[in-house]
Amino acid sequence: MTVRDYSHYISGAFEAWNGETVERRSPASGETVARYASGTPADIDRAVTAARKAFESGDWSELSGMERAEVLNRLADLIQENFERLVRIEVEETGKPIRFARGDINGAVGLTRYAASLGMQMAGTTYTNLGRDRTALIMREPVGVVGLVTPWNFPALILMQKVPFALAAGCTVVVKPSEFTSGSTLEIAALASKAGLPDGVFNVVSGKGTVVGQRLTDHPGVDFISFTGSTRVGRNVIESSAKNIVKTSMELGGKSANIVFADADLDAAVDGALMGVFFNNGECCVSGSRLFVQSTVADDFIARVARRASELKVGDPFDDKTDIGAMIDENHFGKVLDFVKSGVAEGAKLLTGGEAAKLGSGHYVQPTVFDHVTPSMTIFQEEIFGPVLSVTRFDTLGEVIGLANDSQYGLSNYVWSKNIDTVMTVSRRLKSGWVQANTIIDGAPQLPLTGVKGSGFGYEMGQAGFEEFTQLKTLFLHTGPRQPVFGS
Ligand code: TXE
Repeated sequence: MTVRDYSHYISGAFEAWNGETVERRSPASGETVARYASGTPADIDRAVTAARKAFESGDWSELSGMERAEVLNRLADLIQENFERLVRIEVEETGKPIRFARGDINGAVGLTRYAASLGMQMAGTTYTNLGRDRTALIMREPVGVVGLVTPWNFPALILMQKVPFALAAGCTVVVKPSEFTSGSTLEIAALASKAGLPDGVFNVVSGKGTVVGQRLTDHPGVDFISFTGSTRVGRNVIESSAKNIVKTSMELGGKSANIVFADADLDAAVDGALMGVFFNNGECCVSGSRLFVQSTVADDFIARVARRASELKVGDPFDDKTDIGAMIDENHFGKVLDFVKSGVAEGAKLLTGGEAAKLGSGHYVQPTVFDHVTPSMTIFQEEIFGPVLSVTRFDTLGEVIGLANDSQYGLSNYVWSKNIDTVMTVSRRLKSGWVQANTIIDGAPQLPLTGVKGSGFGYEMGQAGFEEFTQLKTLFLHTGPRQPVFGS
């Protein structure tokens, strides 16, 4: 296997690097697949300076929306042309099944094209009702230099939930990708230059979160920080932003409820339950990891979910038939298994799985289903970020709303019922930024994602996600002769 060596991407080029590196081993095979530069605070400083210079030059920020859209659409074309390579990088570095990696890269293309179109519609408002000779223009401008910190579970997809939206608005960016999965981010930055993006507009500095991530989020030269990752680090980033009075957007963890009423299409809901927790190895912020099933159908429904889970194919992520690949690294793998142990110790009923899947040297976890989980248990409350489903039975709508909202998180929730009244009532009463009915982990570039409570704030994607990268400036304009205000 060829090992990919990367350095930082700053001012439109890969820099020479002979410092320390972060070695990435495939979590599936244990082989070294990539080495990234392990950056220092000085590397971030250089990248922020490059981004500031590029922003102030106006070479990007003052182009027309149409010109910016042309570059972004060329970038989308180049991502498509490099589809197989990017998919392979995602599979090697994350351990996720290849069919999901294909979905990620296709998603990245769609997000880029959608964001390109938004740049052409970047508009403000005009007030002409302020009295004779008075007009106000509320102008929408790019927010400036943006710091982006991204996680390892969807390296290219989450990157492109942010970057093309920032670029379409005229911002320049410095990205700090996860130290586990920096490859696709560095490759996409280089493709952006090839697409015609001016130097210094899209910079990437790789390395450790506590070193380069911390410097980026502390940096006084950054105008806005958009972060996706754990609630713990998110809190730290918010504290840093207070020092510099900088706007932030936080996409943090989740512990979503997936609620199945007895009147649902139960075949579809069984599929939905599996998709909800096993998609992307369960390493997904919008996983439906808490399944609630109405008691009258619970025994049969839960037995079907457990049987189907036990039949899923765990193993080589490059195999098209694989359902669940390898956990991101040994540490996380251990954490997932510790959560499983806590479920057993705290009295949940293990229906299937519960152990490591013994497949070579990879970090594989068997698909695991627990029944009779209660709100006091750790597996009910904590984001496990692995293929572990907790199941709880309920009788009434009121009861399940209380159970679903009993969470520090509020990112997404799901409901299955054929009764529109039930769907509407539940959707309105669930405390989350996102609710889906009779489908699960669905999405489109035009739909904003946001969280409430411990899941964060701010928007990703959609018009609202685009507007995060803009700010309003009010121009109050007086025309014609002006009457004196003081004296005569
Ligand atoms: O996240 P971290 P980790 C959750 C999930 C997972 C847990 C830990 O529950 O098990 O978080 O994952 C950078 N200043 N999610 O440890 O550490 C880091 O380098 C600035 C949910 O990977 O939050 C990486 O680029 N940046 C989630 C990014 O922050 C810092 C996705 C996220 O890493 C930093 C991932 C610091 N001090 C994990 N320390 C979601 N919402 O989808 C680290 N980083």
